[in-house]
Amino acid sequence: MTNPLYDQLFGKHAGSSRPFLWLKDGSTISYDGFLQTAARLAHVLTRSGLQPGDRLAVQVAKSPEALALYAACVQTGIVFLPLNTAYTTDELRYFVKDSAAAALICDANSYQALSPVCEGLGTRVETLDADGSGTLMEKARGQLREFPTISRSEDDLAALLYTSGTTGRSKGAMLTQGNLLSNAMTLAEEWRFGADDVLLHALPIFHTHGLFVASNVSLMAGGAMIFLPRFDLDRLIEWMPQATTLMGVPTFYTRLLDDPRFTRGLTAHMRLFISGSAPLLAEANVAFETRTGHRILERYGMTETNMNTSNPYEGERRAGTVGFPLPGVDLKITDPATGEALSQGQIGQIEVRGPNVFKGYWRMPEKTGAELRSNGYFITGDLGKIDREGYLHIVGRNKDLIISGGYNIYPKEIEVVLDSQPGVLESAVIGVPHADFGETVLGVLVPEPGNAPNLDQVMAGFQSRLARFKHPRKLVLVDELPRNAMGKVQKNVLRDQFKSVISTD
Ligand code: MLC
Ligand code: AMP
Repeated sequence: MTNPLYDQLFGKHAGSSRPFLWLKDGSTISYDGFLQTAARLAHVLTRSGLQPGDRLAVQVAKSPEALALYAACVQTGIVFLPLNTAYTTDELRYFVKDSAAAALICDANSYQALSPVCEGLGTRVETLDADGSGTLMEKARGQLREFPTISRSEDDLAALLYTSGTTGRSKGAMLTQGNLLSNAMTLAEEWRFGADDVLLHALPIFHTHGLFVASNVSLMAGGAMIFLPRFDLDRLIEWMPQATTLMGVPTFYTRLLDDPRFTRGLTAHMRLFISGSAPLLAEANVAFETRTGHRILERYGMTETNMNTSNPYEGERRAGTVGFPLPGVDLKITDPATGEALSQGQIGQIEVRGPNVFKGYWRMPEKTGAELRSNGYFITGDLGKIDREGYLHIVGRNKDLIISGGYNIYPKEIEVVLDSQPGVLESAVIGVPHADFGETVLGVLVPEPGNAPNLDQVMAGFQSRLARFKHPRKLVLVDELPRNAMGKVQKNVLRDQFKSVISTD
C-alpha cells in the first residue's frame, strides 16, 4: 500500500459512478467526478512547488471543491490545514505564520486583506469561492484528471488542526494518516455505515466533526452525503426524507425539536442520529426520543484525538453519557494532582491512548510534553467518571474552556483583549447557560478607579481581533473579582452568580 489514507478513503472509489455528494440544487457529484477534481487540484498544488509535508492553509466556504482540496492534500502528502471562516485577518496571520504554511487558499473577498499578510510571510495565495470560482479552479481546469498518488506511511502527517490554548496561544494538533484512518475505520464499523447510507451533512468542514467524523466515515463506507453549505433548519427538514443519518452538535437537535415540522413521520425512515462536540442534555435526548422514537447516539471526541468513546449502536444508548471507549482506545480516569488511576465511580481527569491520539503539538514540545505522557496517554482536560456498567459520564472540565454551539472558545484569548481596553482594570470571562448554544460568553469587568469603561467601545475592540462567535454576548461590571487564598480568580463563583444573566434577558 503506498498511501494508506488516500487508498482507503479515496483511491478505492476510482472509476465509481455512484453519487458521493448531493448538492442543495439537487445535482450530484459522483465519486469519480470528485476524484478527478481532486487530481486536478493535486497537479496545481505540486506544480506551484508544494512538497509532501508542506502545509496548505485553507479558509474557504464549504463546497465540493473545498472537500476535494482535502483529498488532493492526502494524495500529494501535503498537510491540510483548514481554518474557521469566521477568523479575522489578525487570527489568520498567526496561523499562517505559526504553521509556516507554503500557501493559503482563501475567498476572493478576503484576498485583499490576506495577500499582504501572506506576502510578508512568503506564503502563496490562491482564491476559491463557494461556487467553485477563483484562481485555484481556473488553474485546475487544464490539468490532467489523474494524479500519481504520492507514497506515504501511517506515521506521516495528514492534517494540522489548530485548537485554542489556555494561555491564549493556539496550538496546531498534528494528525497523522494513521490517526485519521484508524478512527474512520472504527467509526464506520461501530455505527454500521454502508454504501447505502446518505448522511445529511450540515456541519462546517474546517473542524474534526464535519471533516473527519462525518466525511471520512462516509468515504470509508462508500456512502453519499447531502452536502449543505451550512446549518439551515428549513433545508434540513426539506432534505431529511432523502437521508438515512444525521451528525450534529447539540444545537442542531434542540433547534430541530423547537420546530413543529420535525415529526415522527419525518424521521421514521432514518437509521441513525449522532451528536457530539458538546454535551447533549439528557432531557434533550429523552425529548427527542419521545418526539421521534429515535434515541440519539452520543459520542465524545476532540481535535487531538478524533473520537474516543461512543454509545453503542446496538444496546442501550444511555442519555447523559458518552458511552464506552471505542475498540483500540484505552481510557482511564486519573487524579489530576498525582496522575494515579482512580477507581470506578470516582471523578477525575479523562486520559486516553490509542491509534487515534495525535502526534503532538506543532513546534511546541513543552506543551506536548505537558499533555501527552511518554506512555502514550493524552490528558484530555475533561473531567469524568465511569458508571457501574462502564458508560463514561463527562461531568466538567479541568481546562478553562467555553463550548458555544460546538465551537471552542478559550476565555484567556478574550480576557487579553478586554484587559487592553481603556478603563478596564481586569477581567474574567466565563461561560453561562444559553438555550440555543448550550453555553455563551460573558465578560466580567472590574473598572479602573474613577475611569469606568465605555462598554460599547469595549465591544468594538473585538471587531478586527477575534472571530464574531468568540465575542462576549454581554459585559457586566463588578467591584472586584472573587479570588481564593492563592489569589486565583474563582470562576465557579462567577458562573454561579451570573448563571441566569443571559437566559433571563
Ligand atoms: C454562529 N454564531 C455563533 C455560533 N455560530 N455564536 C456563538 N457560538 C456559535 N457556535 C454567531 C454568528 O457570528 C452570528 O453573529 C450569529 O451567531 C448567527 O450566525 P449564523 O451563522 O446564522 O449562526 P448559525 O448558522 O445559526 O450557526 C450556529 C451553529 C454553528 C450551531 C449551526 O455554529 C455550527 O455549525 N456549529 C458547529 C460547530 C462545529 O462543527 N463544531 C465541531 C468542532 S470539532 P451576529 O451577531 O453577527 O449575528 C470538536 C470535536 C468533536 O469539537 O468532538 O466533534
Ligand atoms: P475541540 O477542541 O474542538 O476538539 O473540542 C473538544 C472538546 O469538546 C472535548 O475536550 C470536550 O470538552 C468537548 N466534547 C466533545 N464531545 C463531547 C460530548 N459528547 N459531551 C461533552 N463534551 C464533549
